[in-house]
Amino acid sequence: MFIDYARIKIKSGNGGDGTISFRREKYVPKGGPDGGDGGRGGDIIAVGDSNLNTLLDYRYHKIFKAGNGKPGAGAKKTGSSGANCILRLPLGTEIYVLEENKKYKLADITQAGEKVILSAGGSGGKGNYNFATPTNQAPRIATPGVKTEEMELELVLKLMADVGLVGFPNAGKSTLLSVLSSARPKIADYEFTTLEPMLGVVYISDYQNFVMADIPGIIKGAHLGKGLGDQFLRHIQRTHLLLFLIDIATPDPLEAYRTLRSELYLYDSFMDKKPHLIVISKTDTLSPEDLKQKLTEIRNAFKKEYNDEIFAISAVSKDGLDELKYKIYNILQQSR
Ligand SMILES: Nc1nc2c(ncn2[C@@H]2O[C@H](COP(=O)(O)OP(=O)(O)OP(=O)(O)O)[C@@H](O)[C@H]2O)c(=O)[nH]1
Ligand SMILES: [Mg+2]
Repeated sequence: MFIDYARIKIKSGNGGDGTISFRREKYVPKGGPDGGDGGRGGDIIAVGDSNLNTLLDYRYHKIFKAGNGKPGAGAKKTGSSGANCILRLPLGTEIYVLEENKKYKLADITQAGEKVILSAGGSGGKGNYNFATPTNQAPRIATPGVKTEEMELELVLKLMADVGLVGFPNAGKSTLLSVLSSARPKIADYEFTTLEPMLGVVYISDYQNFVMADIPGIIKGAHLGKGLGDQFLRHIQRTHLLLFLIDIATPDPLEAYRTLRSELYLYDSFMDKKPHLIVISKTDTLSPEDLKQKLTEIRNAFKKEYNDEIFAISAVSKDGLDELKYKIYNILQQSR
């Protein structure tokens, strides 16, 4: 199951207390102070894991605690440290701290193996041997370990992709991903076939590739919750390029494009500023003559408002796919 939001509680370990102790040995009637320091509490550490793509684990398991440090012992022995607690997270997870009246971003996990200490364990207290001075050879003081507080966190997964597919339901987004990559999204001739985002790697050569994200279709009013709403738009928020896919059978492609742009803008005005490509899909459904005429009409209509180049493709006949792939790759090269 694809889960992109979770709330959890974490608590790093308390520091162990410092100890008060005096050396007791045969023939040493008045041994000096030898109470050891407390051990450190364990940290809560987030680690980026490229094999994960959901926060599902955090749906059911909600409280994460690191081990407490042990108190110090005699003979200046430091208590053992508490065990760290590792949270493995999919790349693209944003971590927020929730406090009573505020929320702030703590970390953003974007790299495999990246480690961030979300909450450090408390340091251990000092044992009494630390406090011996020339005037006080038998100190009866030790300090307690630092006690840590529980924290509430919000985990928000925003998938990491280079290109995001945006379009009305049934525009052919999933089909395009399936012919450009080895991803196998569900494809069907009805609206809202795609219910959760999917990523696919598109290869230009053995060493050149980019990641494309397919998300559920959006409709006018998505920002108000219409259709599946705009909840999936966060998964294309991090992309460098947006690909607007419009079915050639759409009665008014320009209006469709305006609607898509405006839904993105209403979700996050920054999305409107991303580099983008306009792509007309399913060109195989028209005869060559009708296609030529239709594309001229569409290009003329768009020209009045936007000076974007308009691509035309068919995932079925594969027309225009290579050209589109290289164009995407080139734009990404420039923005990286
Ligand atoms: N003829 C033709 N049909 C296509 C093409 N691309 C997609 N289709 C068909 O259009 C329908 C919708 O395709 P999908 O890829 O599921 O569309 P989608 O945009 O992912 O739809 P949602 O997931 O519902 O938003 C399917 O029946 C596809 O077979 C194309 O290039 N030519
Ligand atoms: Mg789909």
